[in-house]
Amino acid sequence: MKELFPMIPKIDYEGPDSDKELAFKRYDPEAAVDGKTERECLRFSMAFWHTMTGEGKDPFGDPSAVRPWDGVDDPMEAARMRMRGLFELTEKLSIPYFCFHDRDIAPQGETLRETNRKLDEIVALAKELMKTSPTRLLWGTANMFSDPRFMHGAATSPDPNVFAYAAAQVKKAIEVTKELGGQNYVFWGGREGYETLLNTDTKREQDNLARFFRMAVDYAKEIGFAGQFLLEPKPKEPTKHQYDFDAAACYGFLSEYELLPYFKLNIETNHATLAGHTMQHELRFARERGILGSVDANQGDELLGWDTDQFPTNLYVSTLMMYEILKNGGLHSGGLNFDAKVRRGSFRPEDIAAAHIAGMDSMARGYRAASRMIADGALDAPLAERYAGWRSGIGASIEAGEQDFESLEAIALDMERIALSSGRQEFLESVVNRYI
Ligand code: XLS
Ligand code: NI
Ligand code: NI
Repeated sequence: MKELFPMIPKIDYEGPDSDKELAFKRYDPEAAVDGKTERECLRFSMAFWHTMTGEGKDPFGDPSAVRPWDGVDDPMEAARMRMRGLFELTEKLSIPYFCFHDRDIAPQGETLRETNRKLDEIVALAKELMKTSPTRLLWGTANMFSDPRFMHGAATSPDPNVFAYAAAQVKKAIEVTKELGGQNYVFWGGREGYETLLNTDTKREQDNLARFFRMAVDYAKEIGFAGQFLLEPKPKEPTKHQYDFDAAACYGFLSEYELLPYFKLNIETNHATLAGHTMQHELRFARERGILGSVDANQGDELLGWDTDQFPTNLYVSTLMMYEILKNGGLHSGGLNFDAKVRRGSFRPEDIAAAHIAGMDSMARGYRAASRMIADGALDAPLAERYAGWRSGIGASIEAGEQDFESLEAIALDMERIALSSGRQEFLESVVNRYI
């Protein structure tokens, strides 16, 4: 078959000294680490929406991207080209997975029935391409935020007809995710929130959202979809407030509605920033509760307050991300999905490759730094030392449940001044820098 991106070659690993735009400097897909290849450890994924469907628009600017399907009038033909392009690029870039929304890969029809028919056609093409390609599906999801019918929410819409439509759409999206061997299914509630409390019954909306998730869990069971369900937290944008605000809000929601056994989280770097957290905070929170499922690896601009979805190039962040991920024992069925888009000025097809290379090199470098940090116990040893008091004496007895306020008062009343110890923050920051 004719190449769609002849200007992008198969990308090779050339090592840290290479100055070539289209070569890996750090990510070495075939390199062996802990009995696996780096490709298997890092589980990179390409986001269909940004890389294949994205056109380089912004709120002030027209499409800028130059793509092989420009000028193709038939939307189904353009959709077929995009799907072929996805397989071509993931193979050339040694990216083992991709992710998609139903509406990214095929256009809508007049009715949901017709939309589903178009979707089936493109899904069949993807399945066909998988026969000869190593590219696999990390997760599928439903776009329930672009069409005006979802302006007031999908599962949290005040209109039950919209709830019904969303249910039908997710039913189909789970079916096609299963059909393509997807390892996870994601829910990101872009419009599941509110613009103003003046017109919103927040309790009812969240009850309905939980009902919706329960139906999804039941349906997955019914059709034998064994993939992991993931919620993707985001505090705002497009709505003023989203119910899946951050990892802690998702955890509270899942606990309250007894959905914890069925869901993990897909944590996105730029969403953490919007919630006022570091990415490490979000990953740590999820990991400690056993719900760290997958990652949307991108980054925001620290000076802007919206989801700029840039490729992850910050080595400090990638190192601490990989630290939490390795402490989690990896991402299991999850992966590192580049939910990221090239800047509007990076309009060439080559920029797509260069951007993914930059992201993969940064994550691979973070991975190596974090592995060495863990192997050396560089942060574990100082941590153990800081909490040493809890391993014996009064600390151990408190943790064993042997103390109460009265017994502790008896100890404290005549205590001599407590000797303080330093938190050593700056030293620890320099330790991390040493490994990067
Ligand atoms: C938007 C989200 C979205 C999800 C999938 O901010 O990141 O792209 O990952 O719906
Ligand atoms: Ni995302
Ligand atoms: Ni996002």
